Amino acid sequence: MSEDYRSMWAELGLDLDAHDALLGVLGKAYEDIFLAQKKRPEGMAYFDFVMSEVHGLRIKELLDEKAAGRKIIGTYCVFVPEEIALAANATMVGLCAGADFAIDAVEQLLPRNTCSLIKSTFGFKLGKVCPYLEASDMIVGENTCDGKKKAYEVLDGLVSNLYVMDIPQMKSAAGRDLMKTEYYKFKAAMEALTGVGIDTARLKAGIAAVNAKRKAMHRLAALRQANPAPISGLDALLANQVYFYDNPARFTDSVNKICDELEQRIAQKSGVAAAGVPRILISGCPMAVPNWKLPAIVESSGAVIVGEESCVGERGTRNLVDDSGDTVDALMEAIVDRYFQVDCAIFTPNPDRLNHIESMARDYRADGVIHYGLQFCQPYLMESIPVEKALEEKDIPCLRIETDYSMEDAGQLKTRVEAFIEQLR
Ligand code: BJ8
Repeated sequence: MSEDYRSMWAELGLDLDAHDALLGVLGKAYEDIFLAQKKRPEGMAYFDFVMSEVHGLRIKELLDEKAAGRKIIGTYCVFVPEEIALAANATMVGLCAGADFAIDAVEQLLPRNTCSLIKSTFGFKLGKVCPYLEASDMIVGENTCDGKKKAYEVLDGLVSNLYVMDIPQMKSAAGRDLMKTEYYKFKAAMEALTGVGIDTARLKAGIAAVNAKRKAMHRLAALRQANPAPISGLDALLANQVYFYDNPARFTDSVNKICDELEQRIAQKSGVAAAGVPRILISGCPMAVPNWKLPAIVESSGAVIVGEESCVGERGTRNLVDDSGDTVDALMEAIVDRYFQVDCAIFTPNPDRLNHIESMARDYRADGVIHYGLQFCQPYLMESIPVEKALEEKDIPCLRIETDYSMEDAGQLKTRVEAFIEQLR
């Protein structure tokens, strides 16, 4: 961290000792997992900087935005439309957390058998270590899985600014109507919070900013089809994680710069791993910062990850919003159309996700798929068995992993992953 941000953190109400401990662990993990990689694209230096300042400079920027009258919106799910927040002069940041923290305190509020992602989010609140959460003017929850849905009832007692959005569970006409109603309600809530009326020009600008960010991620994803892979799965995951925190325009530029560099690598047939190294598609639950456990195990076991079928990955960034409408209502319809295609496992039935896993495996030339399910995550664990069966019918090997954020099973996971990779050679 290049500056001393302690007074800023103290003003946000963080527990400085606990926060120091978290940053210490995070910094060490980052060094061991990311900086130790070989042949990283030079453009990743930007993401190294972002990560080194993730609780520093970026928070200062957000506080400066607040001082200038902008509102900060914290979210936990890719169903919350960033376009609408931007159109209302607000900045959106992701709040999902990827590390265990204050587990004892969390388990006094939530059952032990709650997924790590939800527990971690609560741990960061109870342990007072998340400056994004504390800087948020509104925290948006959503009725997705049962765990999150009920956890927001508890979170409501811990924060004063929770807004909960209903999300359909079926891709029916009634489901789409529900999403449309909720997105209009969210638009009204944004306008009330910021005092900014959303007109066509504002909404178009919001759509353009998020579409540009997604297009850059699509470009990055397409380059990973190359063999040898031009970028590690870890670095690509990091870009997908930073997607949720960074200034959208700066993020888009930075990803595009990396893509320019990767195009040169591909032209020179140079990669992070040799051609012929087993290529893996990861599919399943989202991996929030600093959840790098499984990708680190996979890539230190002699394989390269070429795609993420995940909300922190292609499920979250797939499809653009059609920006051709010339009224607010037309643009809102286009936003609903785009988000209604997200194939989260909370939907039933959910055939699109299976089709996407198969097409991603084909497009990224994956030799095998690792299905990543967080323990106690019913939607993704339930889908993992049909996913495995369908892939095996197409002769695509699949390894189902069920894990949590602890490192206790790291040795056992490594053994299973190594055996799987061996089978792919
Ligand atoms: S759109 S995946 S971001 S809900 S891991 S909390 S599902 S028990 S995160 Fe998600 Fe939105 Fe869906 Fe994506 Fe529940 Fe499972 Fe925990 Fe999860």
